[in-house]
Amino acid sequence: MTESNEFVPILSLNSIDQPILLKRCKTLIEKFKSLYNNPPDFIARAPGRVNLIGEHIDYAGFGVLPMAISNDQKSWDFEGKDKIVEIIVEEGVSEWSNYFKCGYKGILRHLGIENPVGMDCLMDGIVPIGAGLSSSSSFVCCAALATSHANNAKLTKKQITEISIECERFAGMNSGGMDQTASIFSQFGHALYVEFLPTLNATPTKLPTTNSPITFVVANSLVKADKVITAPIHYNLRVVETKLAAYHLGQLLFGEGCENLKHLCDLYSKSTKVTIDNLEKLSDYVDQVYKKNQNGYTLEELSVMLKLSSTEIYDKFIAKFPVRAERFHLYKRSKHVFEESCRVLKFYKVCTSGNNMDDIKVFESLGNLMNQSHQSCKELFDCSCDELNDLVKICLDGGAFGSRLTGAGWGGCTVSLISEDNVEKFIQHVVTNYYNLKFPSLSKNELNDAIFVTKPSNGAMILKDL
Ligand code: NG1
Ligand code: MG
Repeated sequence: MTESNEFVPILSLNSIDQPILLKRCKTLIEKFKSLYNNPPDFIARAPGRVNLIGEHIDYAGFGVLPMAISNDQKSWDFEGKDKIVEIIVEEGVSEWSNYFKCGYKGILRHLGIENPVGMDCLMDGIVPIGAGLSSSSSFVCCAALATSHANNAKLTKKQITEISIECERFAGMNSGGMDQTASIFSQFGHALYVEFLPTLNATPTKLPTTNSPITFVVANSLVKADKVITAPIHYNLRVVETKLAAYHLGQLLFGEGCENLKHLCDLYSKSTKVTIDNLEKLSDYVDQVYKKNQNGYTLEELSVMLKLSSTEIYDKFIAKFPVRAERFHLYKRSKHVFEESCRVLKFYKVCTSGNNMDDIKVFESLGNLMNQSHQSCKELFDCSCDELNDLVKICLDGGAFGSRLTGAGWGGCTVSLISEDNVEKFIQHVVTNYYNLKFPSLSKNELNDAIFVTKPSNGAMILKDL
């Protein structure tokens, strides 16, 4: 359960017993000194995440299950200097500095600070960009955290998370809140079950214990997904499609006048718990309403269905985050959302009760849910690509119990569930059958960055006493 008064930990650098991290911090401190002639006051760090299951349902309001990855990102620092006069976030620009500005601006706006302290900053990031591992959100969170710390604000984890979620949207994606929550709340050794309703709640969740431990391997398809650029035909369009379905299903279920029904999760009343059972019922209802028309609807058709003029539809759903589409796919998107949400609950159930199950049952049930998730991302949500599909197949042939795209998709990484004793063989198999064939010129280092084992890691922190 999320404690409302929990703060991001402030740790002494001396207490860090991870040699690689320590070395990285020391290098950065030296670099900072050479740039600014003074040592930094502190380092803020925030990790990327890998999503185990629950894709494209956070913005519909349903629970997801990511974990922070061991690669952490961004270290940075400040000292009093020139005041920054104006920070303009450029919408639709995926340059990293834009994400810094999002976090910075979000905090100042929230706190109503008109005269922020000056900050000298040095950034350093190691989360691969455009890989679905949340490089953007880790950076926004890190910028928010550093800005809040530099300005002496006492914001809770929940506040930093909520501000980061909101301000990342300045960059032009109408995103959900999974990534920022994972980056701030994750705990070492735990995945994170994140719920958004009735309020943001993050529950650290241990994976079941098995003789050969459950291990996750991330493999980058090396297809870079520039989601901010393609948002009008991919990400933001998906958000609109799920919102259109929410509005329409709301009218059918509760009658007209459902103006407040914005997300598919709003089909639930505040006091109704989301369960496997009622999600399955909604999924059946989606079949009943839309299955006959799986090719989607034109704006004109929607206008009749929703009893709204095209202008009203535009103002309500499209104006804020522009999208481009001929047809809007209400069946495929809403079907995915309810089924995927159901899979998250099932996955979580295995996590919390799996210690009483046979090992093989644990691996197979978690793996199957991941496989179904990928299938649905590919067929219903249309957010996969050929390379990701090939990679998933190769991972399964290499002995993964489950494999799926992770993050928004359209490129980026897969995550595969392996038994620890098979890791080496598995990685070799994927290297031989994917990387060596498609990217034969990769160096050893590039390969190590492309495919790696990741353990559930800590969320964001501030390091002091540098
Ligand atoms: P990535 O792949 O990190 O861009 C995006 C969204 C998430 C979530 C996933 C799909 C942002 C910042 N994050 O993740 O909120 O919707 O896609 O599950 O846009
Ligand atoms: Mg992102």
